[in-house]
Amino acid sequence: MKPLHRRAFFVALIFASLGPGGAEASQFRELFREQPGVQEFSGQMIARPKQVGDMVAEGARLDVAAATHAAARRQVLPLTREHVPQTDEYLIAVPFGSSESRLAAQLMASGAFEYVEPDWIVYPTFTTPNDPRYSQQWHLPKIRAPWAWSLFKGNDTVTIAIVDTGVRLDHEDLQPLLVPGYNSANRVSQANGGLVNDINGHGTHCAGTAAAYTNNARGVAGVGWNFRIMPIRATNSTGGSASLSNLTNGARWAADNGARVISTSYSGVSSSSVQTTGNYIKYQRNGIYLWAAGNSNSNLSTFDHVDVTVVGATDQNDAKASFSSYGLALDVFAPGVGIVATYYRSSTDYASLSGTSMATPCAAGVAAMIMASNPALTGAQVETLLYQSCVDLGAPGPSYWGWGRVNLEAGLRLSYQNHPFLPEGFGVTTGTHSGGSLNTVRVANGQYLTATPTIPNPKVTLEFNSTTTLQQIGTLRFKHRGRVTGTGVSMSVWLFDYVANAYVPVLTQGAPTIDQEVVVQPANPARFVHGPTGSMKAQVMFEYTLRVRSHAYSWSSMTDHVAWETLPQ
Ligand SMILES: [Ca+2]
Ligand SMILES: [Ca+2]
Ligand SMILES: [Ca+2]
Repeated sequence: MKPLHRRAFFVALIFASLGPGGAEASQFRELFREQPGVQEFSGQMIARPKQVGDMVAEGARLDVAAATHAAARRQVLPLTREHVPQTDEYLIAVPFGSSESRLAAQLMASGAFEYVEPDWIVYPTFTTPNDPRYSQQWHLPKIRAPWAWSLFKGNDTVTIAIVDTGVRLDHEDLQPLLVPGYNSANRVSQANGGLVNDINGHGTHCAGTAAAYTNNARGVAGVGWNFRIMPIRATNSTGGSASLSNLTNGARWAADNGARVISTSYSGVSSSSVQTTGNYIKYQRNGIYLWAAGNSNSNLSTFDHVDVTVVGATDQNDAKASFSSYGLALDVFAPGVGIVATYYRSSTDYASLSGTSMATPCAAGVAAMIMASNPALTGAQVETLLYQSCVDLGAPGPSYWGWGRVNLEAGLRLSYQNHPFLPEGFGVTTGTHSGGSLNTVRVANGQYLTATPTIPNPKVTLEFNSTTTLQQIGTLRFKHRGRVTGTGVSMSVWLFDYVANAYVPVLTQGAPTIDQEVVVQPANPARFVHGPTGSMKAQVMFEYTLRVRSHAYSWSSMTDHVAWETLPQ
């Protein structure tokens, strides 16, 4: 509240010193226009006073030029956040109630400024990692990964299990991401001495395709930049052959020990046992189970595992790889020809391999990115979004293409469109917290967080916070569903503005007395999200407004549900 009052004072000061506001301001209202995703207001502007030397060169007297420069400085100082001495530029805050265009018009009208322009928030259209072999990884642009990475790069909240021949544990592009694994051939965890080092090479390659350590200036990029990788070794044979029961046992151990994405690049997908384990992973462990379609160019149309994602391979032209199996059992395709990833002959080894074995961890990486993009997603929802975001290939309708080829960017966009970010904490900063908990407001179910005003302040203030994983905010919505039990109460919604470092009001209305969802969608959404962490904070305030004091404390606020929506550009 306090900074707001101070800023209001600055507005008055500026308007007073710059003369007429109204008509002139409206004339310049469209001086600057935002283009979502290209350039957006930050709430901050860059102002440069006319330079003394320039004014003198244009014929001004030195003392007049110096006085003009000093006047410019006096005008912007109350709003200044930073002065850049090298360029004599001032970073100034746009006062509450003003706008970029209005402030620029007013300052420029003084004749003392060379320019006043928005400190635009601008965006890269795609993100290129610095891994030297990234240029060989054709499959990443094919699945729109560089565009997706501008929205979200992945994080360590999701662990991908690679059920395979083990992983080279000291590999430079994998080692920092590894979590303890399991040897399912011996049924011994790595923590208890089970061997998970790679005895064939296949597993190390699959791990790197899904999740190689990315943007570390070494080797390759993964589909996600910093997932955790769980090595599950299902065989002790250097040839790599494994029994079906050891493969499914390893998958279940992974799901029981924190992996929510489980990738198996083996033949044998048609076995009923694969579906049974997929059902366990999806519904008992909230995960997703992916299995390769196989490299025998077979028509797999005699079965369909509803809880397993069966993955075929495509080439650079989005044609089916000649070896890839196909048919009604197929759910998705992913690039699987000439895939460059980590290999096992040394800690700096890389190789190019082809197979549905390579397509499967690629699809697993996409599933993990969707999962990590919103912590509230269930395994079943991740599966749905993975399928719905595919690029349709072949004839429309049921065909051997399943849903088509995976598309990471579309998957993330669909994820953000479908799922709100829920409060991660709350506080009652004015009034008495009289019922409900954090869990109460995470679900719209008619169970309420209640708070009651406390003498001498006839007001309730609720504070909520959450975190979005999105890196480019196109639209931000804050939603509050609830009501108050009495009349004469106002409701206001405040969002924390990280540029101004203060709560700013975005809505004021009479508080509803029956449950109502109030939605606010502020302009310049980026300022309400703290860049590095994605933090968001909101206050909902209820205040008794009538003069009849006897009722000032006889009501309470009832909040059923609070959520944020963040959508990409
Ligand atoms: Ca790398
Ligand atoms: Ca399936
Ligand atoms: Ca509720």
